[in-house]
This record gives sequence, structure tokens and C-alpha cells, in this order.
Amino acid sequence: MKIALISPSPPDLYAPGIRTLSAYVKSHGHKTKLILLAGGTEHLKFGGEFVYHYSDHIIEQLISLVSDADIIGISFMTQYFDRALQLTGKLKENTTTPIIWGGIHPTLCPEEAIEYSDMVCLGEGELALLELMNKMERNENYFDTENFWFNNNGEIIKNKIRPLLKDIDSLPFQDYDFDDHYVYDPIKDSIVLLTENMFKGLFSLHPDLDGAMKPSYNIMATRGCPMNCTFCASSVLKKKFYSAGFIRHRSVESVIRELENVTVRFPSIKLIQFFDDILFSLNTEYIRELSEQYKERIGLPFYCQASATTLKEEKLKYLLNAGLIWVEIGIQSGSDFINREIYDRKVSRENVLNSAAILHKYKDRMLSPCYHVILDNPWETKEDLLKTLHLIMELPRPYWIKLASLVFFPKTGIYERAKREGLIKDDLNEIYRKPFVYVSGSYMNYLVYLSGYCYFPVWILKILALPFLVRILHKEKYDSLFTKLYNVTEFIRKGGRALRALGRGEVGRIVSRARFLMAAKGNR
Ligand code: B12
Repeated sequence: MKIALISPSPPDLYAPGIRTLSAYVKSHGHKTKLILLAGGTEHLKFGGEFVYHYSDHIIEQLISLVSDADIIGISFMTQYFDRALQLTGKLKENTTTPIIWGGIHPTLCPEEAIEYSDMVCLGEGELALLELMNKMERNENYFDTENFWFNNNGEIIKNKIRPLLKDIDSLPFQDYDFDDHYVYDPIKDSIVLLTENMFKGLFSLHPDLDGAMKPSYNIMATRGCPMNCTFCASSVLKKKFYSAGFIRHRSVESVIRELENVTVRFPSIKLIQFFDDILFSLNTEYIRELSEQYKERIGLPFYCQASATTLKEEKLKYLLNAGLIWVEIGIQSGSDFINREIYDRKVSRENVLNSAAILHKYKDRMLSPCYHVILDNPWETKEDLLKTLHLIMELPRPYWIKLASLVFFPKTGIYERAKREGLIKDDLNEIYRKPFVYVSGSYMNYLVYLSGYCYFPVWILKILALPFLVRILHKEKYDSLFTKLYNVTEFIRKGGRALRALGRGEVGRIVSRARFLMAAKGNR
């Protein structure tokens, strides 16, 4: 049996979901074709004005590419719904090959997904997809395959969710075989065969301690997250499907062997990114062993994510000795009320300041830590925003802030709350097409944004945060002014970064960024 797996992906083509699926069913004798339609969400607009659209010639290419497949699988997140819908509609007009929708969005919204696709895979897909392909190959009845919903000529068949795979070491490493892999190339505006050489040029570039941009490889040692943040889809999976054993980790040996494989295969890889939700949630003994093995057998600088409650000095020291140079931590809000009552995050200001103090102690051995902050939360008052601003101003410098605009991802706790309170009228335009990576314009959002420039004078921020000024300026009538100010400041920031990169002769980086933005624009 052959499955064509299609996924929108980030520019570095990191698509762990379908790469792992592909490797797994191939290791059991089936064939796969991977089609990575690189393209981010940078062009989404508030109000849902921007709708991503693949051009006709890309659709035609795709239809002929999947013509040798027995099944077609489309993997996507909520903000890629329009793309999945367009692809599926066009495919259905041109082929009778069954189409599966899988990934986080169909898992959250199977009722909606089964309206457009023939099959929906809910949750983890390795075991389920293999069982389905085996049964189809043997012409057996497959409508009882767990984790799948089927639309059998209008009759919807819903199967239960099987227990999670406990031993994720049993999964093969992600599929980087390039034997039938394709990618959307925005420069050529065409889907092209993804060769190993081409892929080597697509590793995302990230700074090493000396600021030099290094090609990086992404890996995950775990599946699942210990936290229950109400804005994250992961907490829905935990509540709805996987009450037990949600968090699993690979053996140190498995992680190190994957890294050995890829660093030997792609010698240009000079930096590793652990994309685990919280690598620091692993116990000290695991972290000690991982650090020792990593230092001895990989030894490249690496990045990872922590949380303010899991970042412990002992763990940090092990990882620093192994090559850790950058950590990201979620603050999300400086208001304990918002964190506790709205986000269900048991993270206090003290937790944040303690973990920041620990990181600061080792600042000479690391890049500036990055703190994640969410804005555009309708339950956040200007007093809550002031608490976020004051917390950021208390952080030891240097640091940088990554802002995100709150998205009511379907079925999440905040989604249900917003629905109850009538804050969402139109899921498609207010959620599926809502930007995530930049925030709306307002006086307080702009102040929090400015506080992200860790060398912006605190004394000026303190004046700008004076309650009388906030009372005067944090008004809707000034929002468009601060939107313009935000866009201008962002333009200057990105322009400055591009000029510095040019100054360092990093043309490759400029080109890949241009590719990224072109790909995110879709039909031109
Ligand atoms: C790692 C990660 C990333 C990585 C990799 C993304 C990727 N392609 O998987 C990076 C950093 C690139 C990333 C980026 C983004 N992310 Co992210 N990410 C995660 C994270 C932490 C883990 C996801 C994970 O475990 N992947 C591992 C693979 C193995 O699991 P999987 O992809 O779900 O695939 C399995 C199943 O879903 C299923 N499956 C998947 N596809 C298919 C297809 C078929 C046919 C079948 C049968 C089965 C199947 O089988 C797979 C194997 O078991 C989750 C949080 C969480 N803990 O879930 C957030 C999460 C997925 N990210 C999220 C978001 C919003 C984003 C961004 C859109 C943010 C933005 N706007 O920039 C970007 C999008 C970038 C892009 N273009 O892909 C949201 C998605 C919410 C939603 N409802 O859509 C999550 C859930 C976090 C949250 N805040 O809720 N992310």
C-alpha cells in the first residue's frame, strides 16, 4: 500500500508528525510519499481578511503527484484549515482515492473534519495508520480501526481511541530518506523533488554563542506536556483522550543515536533544537545521563524549553556542561489571577523571577533567554497588563520577549469559556484565520512590546506605565496609532536584523527568510 502524506510545514520542513508516520509504516513494508508545502502563518490578519490559497498550477501538480497513492493523508493545525479544505476539495474533484485528515486540528474537531474527508485520524497515528493500511491491503473490513472515524457514503462511523503507545523508543527515527519526498519551492513557485542536497540548504539558521548563524536540527525526546494550560491544545488531548500516561520520553540512547545519525549524515548541522514542550520536566537522573552522553557523542550547542517551575539549577548545570546555550520559558502573563484562573497555570511571579535569576547567574555561558508572553486576552484588564509589564521590567537583563496573540484554539479551555461568554461569533475568521505571531495595536500592548527590547530604558517604561498615562492612552481610539507604531518599530527591527546579516555576509539567511515570507503568501 502507498500513502501520500501532505503537510503544511515550517520553512525548515520540520514536520515530525508525518515524518514519524512515514518511517513507521515504511518499517512495516508499506510505501509513502511525503509532500511538504512549506508556508507559515505570517500573513494572517486580524478579522480573517487573509485567506491562504494554493494556485491552480500547484494544485494540478499535487493531483498528479498523488496519482500513484492508495490513500492520501493531510496533516494540519487549525491555522492551516483553509489550505486543507482547498486541497481536499480539489483532490475530491479529481480522484476517488480516500483522503484522511490527521494532526492536531482534525483530532480536536473530528465532527467538522469528517464532513470534508473520508477518514479522520484522532490522536497519535502510527499504530492506527499501520492497522488501517494492513487491512486495506488485505481487503479486510477496516471500518473498526481504532482512532479512526469514517464517512462511509454519509454514514459516520466513530471508533474509540486506543491507548497511547507507551514505548516511544519502538518508533523509528523520522523519515529523512528523500526517496519520494517533495517540497513547495516558493522561488520556483512549484512543487519540486526534495533532494538531500536541497534539504541541506533548508536547515533553519540559529545563532551560536558567538552570534554566527548555524544550521540546526530539531528533535523531541518526549511526547506530551505536564502542564494543563487552557490555551494549548495539548491539554485537550490529555483531558479528552489520554488521562493516563500522556507524558512519555525516549531513552537517552534513542535520542543520542538519532542525533549521531543525522550529524554524520548532514555534517552541516552545527546546532540542535529540542522542541519538547518542557525538556526540564524530565527528572534529574535522565537529564544527567542525557547531558553526559550528549557531551561525549554529539557536543554541538543546543537549545531547549523550560518552565518557571521546572528550571532547577542542578539540571541547568548538567545541560550547560553538555552544550546548552539557549532556553525559552513561558511567562504568558504577569497577573497571578490570569495565570491561575484563566490559563490554569500554577506559575507565580516568584517562580518566574527565581528561574530568571538562575539563568542570569550563567548569562556569560548562554544567549539571552527568551520569555513567552501572550497578549490580546479579553479577560486581561489594563491592571493585569501592567503586572505583566512590571514583571518583565524586573527580569534581569539581557533577555528577549516573544509575544503571541491569544488564539482560542478549538476545544481548549479558553475556547469553551469564550464560547460560554459569547466572545466568539465566527470560528473561521476569529480563530482559524487569526494571526498568532503578532499582536494587535494598543497602548499597553505597545509598552509590553517595547519592554521586549531589553536595552530600552526602564525609567522611560516606568513613566509610560504611570497609571494616569495608561488611563489616557490605553483607549480604543488610539489603537490604530499604536498599530502603526508597532508596525514601524517591527519594520525597523527586521530591517536592522537584515542589514546586520548582510553585513556578516549571511546572504543565505536573507534568501531563506525571503523564501519563507513568499511561501506564507500562497497564491500570488
Ligand atoms: C513541536 C511543536 C511545534 C514544532 C513542529 C510543528 C509540527 N509540524 O509538528 C514547531 C516549532 C515548528 C511548531 C510550530 C507551530 N506551532 Co506548534 N507545537 C508543537 C508541540 C509542542 C508538539 C507537537 C508534537 O508533539 N509533534 C510531534 C508529532 C509526532 O505529533 P503530531 O504532529 O501531532 O502528529 C501525530 C498525530 O497528530 C497524528 N497525525 C498527524 N498528522 C497526521 C496525518 C495523518 C494522515 C494521520 C493518519 C495521522 C496524523 O500522528 C502523528 C504521529 O503520532 C505542540 C504542543 C503539544 N504538546 O502538542 C505545539 C502545537 C501543535 N503548535 C501549535 C501552533 C499554533 C503552532 C504554530 C501554528 C504557531 C504559529 N502560528 O507560528 C506554528 C506552525 C508552524 C508550522 N508551519 O508547522 C498549536 C496547534 C494548535 C491548533 N489547534 O492548531 C499546538 C498544539 C500548541 C498550542 N498552543 O496549542 N510547533
